[in-house]
Amino acid sequence: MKDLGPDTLFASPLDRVNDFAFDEAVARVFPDMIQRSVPGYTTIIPMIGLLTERYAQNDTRCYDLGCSLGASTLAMRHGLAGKRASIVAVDNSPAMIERCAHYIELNNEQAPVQLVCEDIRNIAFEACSVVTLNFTLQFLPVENRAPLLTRIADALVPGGVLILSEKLRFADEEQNEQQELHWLYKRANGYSDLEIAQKRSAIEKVLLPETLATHQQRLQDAGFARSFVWYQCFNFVSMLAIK
Ligand code: GEK
Repeated sequence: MKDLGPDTLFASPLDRVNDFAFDEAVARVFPDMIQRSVPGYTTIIPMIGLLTERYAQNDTRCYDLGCSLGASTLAMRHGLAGKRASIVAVDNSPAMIERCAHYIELNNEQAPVQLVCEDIRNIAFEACSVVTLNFTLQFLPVENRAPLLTRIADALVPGGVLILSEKLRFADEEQNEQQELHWLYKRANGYSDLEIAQKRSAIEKVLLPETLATHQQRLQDAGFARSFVWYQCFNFVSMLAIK
């Protein structure tokens, strides 16, 4: 396994910018990439631990869907200390899962973690109390989102929660303001205009943001009793949906 490094994937001019994929090259620089690209990420991760501590129930499972290298998984594991519950962490990128396994091994929290390399649209859910989609739903085709949320809501025990973090789109002029602020965030974190532009064209067909209203309506339709935003930084938001 090669060392983790700084994200320079889009630093040089590319003849052709391919669609973004969670491959080996991305997995290698992922912690640096996500921290410098997603405003609020470093706050959200430990809060996922707190939310897990509050909502996880004994004798249930917790799911981390789109676990990448396991940052959210390990926060959930910390939140499960002293509880009789286990984690199923799922990602369909072999490069991510391979590295995630390494981090889980190095971590000495107690809760059992099962790593699954699979598409989250294909897994069968067992009775669960906390499900995390930390910046993962946004990568699914839009038509696949409601069926997944319905299956999650069906599997959650009463009082169970979904932690849903997403990049947002805004229906009005707030879109331009928030997007500019996001680019400013990336520039402040050392990305050049070329990197920002090339990453943007790589990701625009792959990451499909929706409005907050669309998310809230879909959560309600899926069977959640209520949902609210517990964190927002620019156009990145994290919601809690309670069954
Ligand atoms: C974190 N939660 O560090 N099935 C399974 N995995 C998928 C699918 C799918 N259909 N689509 C995308 N992924 C993490 C960060 S990253 C967010 C999550 C980002 C996976 C994909 O392979 C990647 O690892 C992850 O979802 C999204 O808290 O890169 O912006």
